[in-house]
Amino acid sequence: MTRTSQPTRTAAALVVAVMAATGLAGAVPATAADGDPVEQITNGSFDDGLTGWNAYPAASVVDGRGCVDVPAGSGPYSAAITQQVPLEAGETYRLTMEALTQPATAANVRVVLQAGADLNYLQFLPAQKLALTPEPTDVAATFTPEQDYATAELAVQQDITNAAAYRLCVDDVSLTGGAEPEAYVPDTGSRLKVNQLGYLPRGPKVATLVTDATEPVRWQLLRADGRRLSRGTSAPRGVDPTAGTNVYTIDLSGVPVSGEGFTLVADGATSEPFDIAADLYESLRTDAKTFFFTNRSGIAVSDELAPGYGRQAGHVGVAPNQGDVAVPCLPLGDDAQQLYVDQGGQPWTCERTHDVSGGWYDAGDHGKYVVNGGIAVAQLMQEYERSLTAPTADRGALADGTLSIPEAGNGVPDLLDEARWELEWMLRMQVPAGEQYAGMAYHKVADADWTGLPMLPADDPQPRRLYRPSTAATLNLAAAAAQGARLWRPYDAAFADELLAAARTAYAAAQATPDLYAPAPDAAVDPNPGSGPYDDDDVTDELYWAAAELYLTTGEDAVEADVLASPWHTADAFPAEGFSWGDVAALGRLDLATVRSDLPDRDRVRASVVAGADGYLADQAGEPFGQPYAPEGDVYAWGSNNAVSNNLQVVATAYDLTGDARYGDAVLRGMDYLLGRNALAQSYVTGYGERDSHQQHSRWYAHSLDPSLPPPPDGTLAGGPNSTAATSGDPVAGPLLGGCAAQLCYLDDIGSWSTNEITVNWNAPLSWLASFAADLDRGVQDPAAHRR
Ligand code: 9MR
Repeated sequence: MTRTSQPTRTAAALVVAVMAATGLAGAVPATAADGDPVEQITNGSFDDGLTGWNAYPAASVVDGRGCVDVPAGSGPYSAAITQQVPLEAGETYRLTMEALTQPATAANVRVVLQAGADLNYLQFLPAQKLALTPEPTDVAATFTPEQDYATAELAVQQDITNAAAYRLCVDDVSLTGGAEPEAYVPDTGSRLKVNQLGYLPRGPKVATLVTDATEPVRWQLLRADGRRLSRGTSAPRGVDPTAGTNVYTIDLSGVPVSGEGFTLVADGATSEPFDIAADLYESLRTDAKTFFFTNRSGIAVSDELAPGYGRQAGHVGVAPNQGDVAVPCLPLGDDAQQLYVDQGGQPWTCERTHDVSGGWYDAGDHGKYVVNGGIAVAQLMQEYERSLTAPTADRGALADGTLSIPEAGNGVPDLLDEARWELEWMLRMQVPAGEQYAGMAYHKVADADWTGLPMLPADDPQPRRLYRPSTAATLNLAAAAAQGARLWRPYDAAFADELLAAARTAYAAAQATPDLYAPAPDAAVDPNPGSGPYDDDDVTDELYWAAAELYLTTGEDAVEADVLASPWHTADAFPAEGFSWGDVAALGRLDLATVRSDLPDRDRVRASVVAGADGYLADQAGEPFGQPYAPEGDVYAWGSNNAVSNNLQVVATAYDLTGDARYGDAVLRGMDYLLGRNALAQSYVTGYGERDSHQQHSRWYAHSLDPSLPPPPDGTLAGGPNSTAATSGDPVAGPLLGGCAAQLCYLDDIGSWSTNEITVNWNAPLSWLASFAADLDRGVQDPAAHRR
């Protein structure tokens, strides 16, 4: 999959005039140790696809060249191929490449170097704009910067609005000169890693020290005023391969204090400051839900309700948007149709358009995907349902009026209102009666091609497409709608009826068409798909989840039989890798364990959740940073923080089932990892901790590209370390993260879509966990409350 992730240039200020010499005949670039000039460009031959490059709007490798397709009427700077390079003052550099366009263009393409927060131009290379033809033109320039630029951007870009569509391609791009590129050294913060939000007074308080020491190291806990409060000795844990370093753990659990601004000191290192407080997680319980409101499609986001986040409604049929009130099905002839064919299917389309407005945008893109929406809305509903079933839950914390959303005050718990926004969209994604695959759900509605960053939802000019229904999406609809039906029943019986009817129809449709799979991506066929694939060719787990939800809502014998007959009912639903959008049996199992029913083997089901949690506790015990995540080979997945969170939800559910404090403690230790006790000393939650992720990949929380836009709202979880980032095509991670130890495969950079995106299905478990931890805050840990 190839995705564009860099900004469409808007600011054109030509301010910086720093170049001393351009086109200096005879200037000699610096040489490397072996005598060859130092090459600064990664993958200038495009032999490795688009690795190292950023290209938009529609990028691909054609005939071995890196190309972008520029539609007619594209605005200035809206199409480009770029790469970040370091420049050193006083060094002489030589740039060479070949460039072509098909068909020939007027003087419409320019080669520039730009840098700085506002990307002012440093230099045009060469001084003239290029009139390119299908015959490759050699481009060459020599220059000497007067100032250092850690990251300048080389861009071959469209200059002015073009009348006719064209394809721009470059190849053999070389920039020689300067010093050998420095090896990437991650910013790992203090060697003493703590939960930067803090610790609960009665909870575990463990930190991790990175050190070369071989003997136990003394530590001290200091108050904000520097006075020592406590001290002790750390425990050696050896080399942690997920961090690539030797570590010790420090346990302050016995310290009976509360307050603000504590620091831990050991081995010459001082930790980030942290609090010890009972109400630590209350604000996160609320903040983690803001992202759903500000990610809503089809409604203006009011700045009064979400200060700093006000924006126009996206995809309500107002130009330049081309959706979502009347979206056509994928047209025949689209590249994506070939994926169906290649994978044994038929081209698919439909005649009429559909209103699929509303719902949440999935992530930092403008796509809306039923499978990912399904798991996200389900986990939010699980959070709400937990407030009804868990003995220690604060029943009022999720009540009406607890969130800042338009529906607050309508007499319905706000979290259910937020869920309804997505559920109503999912109902719109159900194929109407009379059409092919009636009753199933379209897999997704998304842009035809990837867009650049930044871009507010209302500014997205791409055509929208409805994709072929999939059995997975259909079962997500069945499961989420069935769950919604039982939760909405006390508040709106008509809506509950509508949900249940849709769930039944979807369930039947999925059984009639059990193997209509969303196709896997293939960049050779569809290089710029405009949306994520969410491909899945095993939907037995989705079927189990849907059956479980229908059973819990209706108690009917037929679905009970389906639950009991599913291989997933007895299989291990809690793998080390964690459940996920493509692996959802756990959702059914968790609900069968926690929601009251007459299921004959309910005790066994409850025990299976506890056993799953025990597995995660064992994994956690082996991890010196406390994450309950030990995937095969220490290969951290795309969105590893989601795996950590989902595993924590299982552990927390074991606490709800047993009241055993070991599980509650384990959840808090896992939260420590997400909030800073990790190899990068990174709090992955925006607004929480001294070193928080706040430059996540998003088209509209794009503050780091456009200061007039906000960063992600407080309480937004970054996807986190991804061991496959360097080979995913991620233009920022590609050159930097090759061979990284798992925990270090992360960049808080808006361009790094494989490590630093944000999604509804990642924030939903964060929200669930925040509620759980906030309930623990309140200290309601009465074991008697756990008797059924
Ligand atoms: O979360 C998804 C991850 O599990 C997949 O490996 C990855 C590649 O298919 O896609 C992730 O989902 C992205 C989706 O395709 C498009 N919207 C943003 C999602 C988060 O990166």
